[in-house]
Amino acid sequence: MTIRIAVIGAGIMGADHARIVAEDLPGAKLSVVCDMDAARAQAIADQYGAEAATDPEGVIARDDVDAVIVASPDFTHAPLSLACIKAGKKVMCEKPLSQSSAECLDVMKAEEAAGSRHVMLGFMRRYDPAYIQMKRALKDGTIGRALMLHNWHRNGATPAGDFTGAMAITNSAPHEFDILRYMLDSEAVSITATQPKRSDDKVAPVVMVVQTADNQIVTIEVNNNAAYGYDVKAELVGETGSIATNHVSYTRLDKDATKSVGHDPDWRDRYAEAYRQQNRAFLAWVQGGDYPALASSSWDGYAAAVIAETGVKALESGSRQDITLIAKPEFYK
Ligand code: ISE
Repeated sequence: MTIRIAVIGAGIMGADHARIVAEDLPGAKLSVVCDMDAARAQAIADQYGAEAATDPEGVIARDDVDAVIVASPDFTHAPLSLACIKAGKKVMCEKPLSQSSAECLDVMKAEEAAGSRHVMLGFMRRYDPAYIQMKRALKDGTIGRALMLHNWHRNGATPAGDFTGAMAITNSAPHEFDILRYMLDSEAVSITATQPKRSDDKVAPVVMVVQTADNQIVTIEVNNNAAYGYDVKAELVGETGSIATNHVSYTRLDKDATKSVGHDPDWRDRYAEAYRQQNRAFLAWVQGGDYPALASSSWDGYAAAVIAETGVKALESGSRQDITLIAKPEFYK
């Protein structure tokens, strides 16, 4: 049976999810593209022969929509995930689930009340071949016990509009918050955050140090105005070895006595395979499979939100802050 998917949000990620569903997801059909901006929804819908809509709750409730991908602005993620749970539909919601941990708890409560999982989050790095190999090297003992995870997360420039140092923590760094918990299989217990000073009024990098319950140290640099391109890398240092992600580039240019490789303009190309595998896992789940083994759940979204909230406090106060999570509910174990 073909699964009819609605994509909510027709911005940069919504358009990419629409393309993946329409062209790269056998067994799925892109039925509806929904955006508050009717022209934007129509433009994407027309590319793939889908219907355009502007009312997300209406779309979620439709009988001819089997599953939903939410890629609208961050503040809509939790309310739309709740609407999906209410409609009994499975949702692949872009990260973060919410910038408020209280809202994440609402989603968790609704999911628990519904009695089964409905939400998978778009923390796509879990599906990236580099992070998969890193996890494998840790699990099979190749690098020994993990000591440190270093992360560098650079965007060429902040998106148009107000982007703040706090948003580097609440919008960009949740990828690292999720990957550190997933990779190290340990909860974050404290965080510090600080920024160097730029000479202009652009958002300066935020540098964080997170400690885990197993006494591992995680460093995270988020630089949303790196100027040269999208560049995300990580190195996991173990007691007997270390594994780092490689820069992904198909070619190298040699010219004028210089070797050079290109940087991606943003995350879509760098993580193309991860997005594809993530959306395939979502489809397999909607088709009746088990909850995807690599997926981030509402609980993971809650944990990332608490780390982000605490990180903002650490940045504002200039001091180390303890991270406190509720006990993990049985439902998410
Ligand atoms: C964006 O939402 C993403 O998810 C990207 O991976 C990240 O690099 C960027 O900073 C976010 O704004």
